[in-house]
Order: sequence, then structure tokens, then C-alpha cells
Amino acid sequence: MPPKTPDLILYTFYRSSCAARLRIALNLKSIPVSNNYVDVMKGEQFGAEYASINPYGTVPTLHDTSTGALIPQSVAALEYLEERYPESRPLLPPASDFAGRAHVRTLIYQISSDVQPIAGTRNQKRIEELAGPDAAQAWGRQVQTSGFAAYEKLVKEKAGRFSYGDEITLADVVLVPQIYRAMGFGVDLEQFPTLKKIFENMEAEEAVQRAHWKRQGDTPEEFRH
Ligand SMILES: N[C@@H](CCC(=O)N[C@@H](CS)C(=O)NCC(=O)O)C(=O)O
Repeated sequence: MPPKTPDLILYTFYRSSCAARLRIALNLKSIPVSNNYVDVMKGEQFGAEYASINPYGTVPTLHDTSTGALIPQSVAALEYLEERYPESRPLLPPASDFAGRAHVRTLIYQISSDVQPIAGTRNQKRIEELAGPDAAQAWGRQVQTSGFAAYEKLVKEKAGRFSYGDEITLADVVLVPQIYRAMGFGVDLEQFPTLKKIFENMEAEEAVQRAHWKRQGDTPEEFRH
């Protein structure tokens, strides 16, 4: 059973798509967590205190006070939860399904390695400085559109209600927050019918709704709903 008082501390920011991955997974697994808010807009991720736990200055970081694990990468933290709480709802296919697990991990990395960092806030800011806001916006839209086009092809044959069959996996957990971000760049999901269906099925889940960036403890009043 998951602990009653949170052993886990999540360093998070309401707008972070990487932190949202953890929020969704923790909700799906019903694992309690304490939130420590890091205001990325104010640059708090670069403060000395946070730098000692996350040297690259990004959110999220997951700290398990019961084991001492301090995990400053979201995908490593997602995998940690799978292993640390094997009795909670699994979000990877069973270990016997080698091909399925490799497929789900491929989908995770398609977003977490090939899309999110390239269209992430830090790079967007730099492109804006170098080439202006229109170029930065076009870059973000193009990266996310081509990344989703690849995901659509990768996922098509094995998708059911979700990216891999009819059970939610970490691939869906990583995909959803990236779709929220891509929408902000005007990416049209109609081009990607499989992704759109997966997204709608995920959005119907209460665990996903609670993890939405508009419903977090640090979400500013004007964005809340
Ligand atoms: N590979 C890292 C990426 C984390 C990341 O880029 N986080 C973003 C928010 S989604 C961030 O903290 N951006 C602020 C910055 O780069 O200064 C992970 O998966 O945890």
C-alpha cells in the first residue's frame, strides 16, 4: 500500500509539462506527494538552494525521503515510481512483454527526448533572443508538429483507447502535457487522429483532470478553473 503520509516531495511548477508527467502518474497510482513550488517564470530554478538538488535548473525533481532518492529527471522519476511501488497501478506493460515495454519507451523518448527539450522554454527563450518572437513561435510549432507526426506513425498499429492497447501507460502520461503545450503553439490535433483520440480518452480520466496546469496549488488566480 502507498504510505499515508507523503514520503515523496515533488518540486514542481504548474506550467511545467515535465512536472505534469509526474502529477498524472502519481494521481493514477494514488501515491500521495507533498509539493514544493519552484517558480520558473521568476527564475527560482536557478537559485542556489534548488541548484543543489537539480544542477541543470529544471523542474521537476522527485525526492523520496524514505529512500533518499533524489531524481532530477522526470522519466527516471516515472520509472522509479514503477519500481518503488510495484503494487500500485502499473504504467508499463508487464516485464514479460519485452517488445511492448520497448515500444512504450520508444514513445516516451519520442516526446521526452525528440520534442520537449527542443521546443522547451529554455530553447524558446534563446531562439527568441537570437531571431525574434515569430521565429521562436514558428520553431516551437514545427518541432512539435513533426514530433507528433512521427508519434502518430509509431503508435497507429498498436494503439487502442491509449497509445499501447487499452491500458494507460507512461507513453500516454508523457504525451498529454506535451499536447497542452503544443496547443499553445497553435498545433492542430486534427492532423493526428490517433493522438487526438488518445488525448480525449486521457482527458476523461479524473487523475488527468486533477493534474491539469490550471488546477495546481501554484496556478495563478487568473488561469484557474
Ligand atoms: N529532461 C528534463 C527536462 C526538464 C525541463 O526541461 N523542465 C522545464 C519545464 S517542462 C524547465 O524546468 N524549464 C525551465 C528552464 O529550462 O529554465 C526532465 O524530463 O525532467
